[in-house]
Amino acid sequence: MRERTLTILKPDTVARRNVGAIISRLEQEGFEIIGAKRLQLTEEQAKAFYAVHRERPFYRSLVEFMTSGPVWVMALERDNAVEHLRRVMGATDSAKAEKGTIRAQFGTNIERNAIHGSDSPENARQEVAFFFSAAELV
Ligand code: 3AN
Repeated sequence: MRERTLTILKPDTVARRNVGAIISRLEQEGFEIIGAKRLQLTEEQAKAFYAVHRERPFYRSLVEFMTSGPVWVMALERDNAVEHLRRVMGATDSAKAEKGTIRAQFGTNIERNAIHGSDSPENARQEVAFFFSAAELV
């Protein structure tokens, strides 16, 4: 079933000029980019986006990293988009990500791991709505 998911190309990806390579990979994987914007997340936005992690020891560092430079947020569409993106991204820790995954190729460690992808269809809906109005998705 055709489905939407949200991806964020994180500050490490922008700083290392890997945006084009990762977009190219996503297109090869059959994702259609139905919305995209380059943003510098505010502290409030990053805190709200990662609110589920607010009790975790890495939360402060994660918010600091995610606000450290521009990111690209994109709404993607494809059959089974949420699960497929998670598979293509690989494990959270880039050092442990399976060969051939985006995080294995472009990530550095568990925090600087190149890319975010929604982890469930319900979160995908919320995360797409967090960044995009309906009119921005075409
Ligand atoms: P994923 O991005 O694979 O869904 P989550 O949702 O568990 O992983 O974590 C959200 C983000 O928090 C990760 N992308 C990563 O940047 C960061 N993170 C997760 N676990 C750790 C950790 N143990 N130490 C530092 N950062 C972490």
